[in-house]
Amino acid sequence: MLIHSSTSGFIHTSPSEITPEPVYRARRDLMRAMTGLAGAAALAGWTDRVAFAQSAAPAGARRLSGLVRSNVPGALSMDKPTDVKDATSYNNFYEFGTDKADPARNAGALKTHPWTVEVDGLVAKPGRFAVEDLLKFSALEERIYRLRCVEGWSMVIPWVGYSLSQLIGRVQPLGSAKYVEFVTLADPVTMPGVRSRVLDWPYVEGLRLDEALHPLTLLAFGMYGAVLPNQNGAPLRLVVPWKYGFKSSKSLVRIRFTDKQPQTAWNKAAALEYGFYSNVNPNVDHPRWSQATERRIGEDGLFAKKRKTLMFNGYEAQVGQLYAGMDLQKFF
Ligand SMILES: Nc1nc2c(c(=O)[nH]1)N[C@H]1C(S)=C(S)[C@@H](COP(=O)(O)O)O[C@H]1N2
Ligand SMILES: [Mo]
Repeated sequence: MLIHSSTSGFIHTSPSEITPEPVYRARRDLMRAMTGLAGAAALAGWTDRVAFAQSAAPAGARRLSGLVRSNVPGALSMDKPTDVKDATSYNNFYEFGTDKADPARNAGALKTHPWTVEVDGLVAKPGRFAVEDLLKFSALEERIYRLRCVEGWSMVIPWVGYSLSQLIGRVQPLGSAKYVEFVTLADPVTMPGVRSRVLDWPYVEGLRLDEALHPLTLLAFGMYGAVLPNQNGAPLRLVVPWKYGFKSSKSLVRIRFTDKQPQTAWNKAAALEYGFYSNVNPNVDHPRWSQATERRIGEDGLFAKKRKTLMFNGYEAQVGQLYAGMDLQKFF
């Protein structure tokens, strides 16, 4: 759970920054959701506060202090978190352009309030939920996950959210539901990338139902103790830490339960390069490059060594069982 102890825990990073109304409202809702959990936090115990004090909020965002960390096994990487400046300025969000700097430059136009997510398909209780409602579904936690991009770089990001399983429990999947499809916003007006044909929009991703139910699979609303910056997928996104970054779809608008494996955007674009599973695996190379090592963003000095990529991005103990008996060369 992620909670702050009192309202004095909020501080402005700069008094000169003016917060636009929708952003202010989203933050206020997020913070209300967090403060409502103070009692639960007392029960859970106050641990590891020091690490939270170290996580800097994105420039212009409000910061939270006195937070509690997740107790989901594997949810806390011991690696040093990536500098928030890097995490918010070196992004992949093709709806805003393919250059790493494009999302930070262009995503300001994204309107993240009001925002609803359609949850439908093979469920007993489908619904259309406002972000404000989704925030009430569960306590918010801080989780420090490694994120490994298929391109060969990685970051360590303190996310704020809750297990997607909490949402799935609410809508009650039918016995016939085997997969979950994630659809993200494709608005040609505010998203210049959608006007070009790099991908077949909207951006679609998918998970097997048991992957979606795994406690590490996070529905994220924030990072670095503040609401998600637009370029990182505001107002809510998925984070699947043992898979390549592109499985973690940003700015979700629909979550659909199906009996067929979803057609994903990257698989449609290049089936031989991007499989449905896309588990981080140093032993299965991308057809055009090795996946054995990675560059940690922030460690890119002249003498910085590349890091060895870990099986399932280091989450093998937690998720290895999901793939028992599967040929991972074939189901890449
Ligand atoms: N909707 C959408 N989601 C997306 C992408 C995208 O282009 N569009 N890029 C993916 C890729 S390739 C990566 S590595 C991560 C990057 O997340 P970050 O910018 O928050 O680090 O977002 C993923 N989610
Ligand atoms: Mo990526």
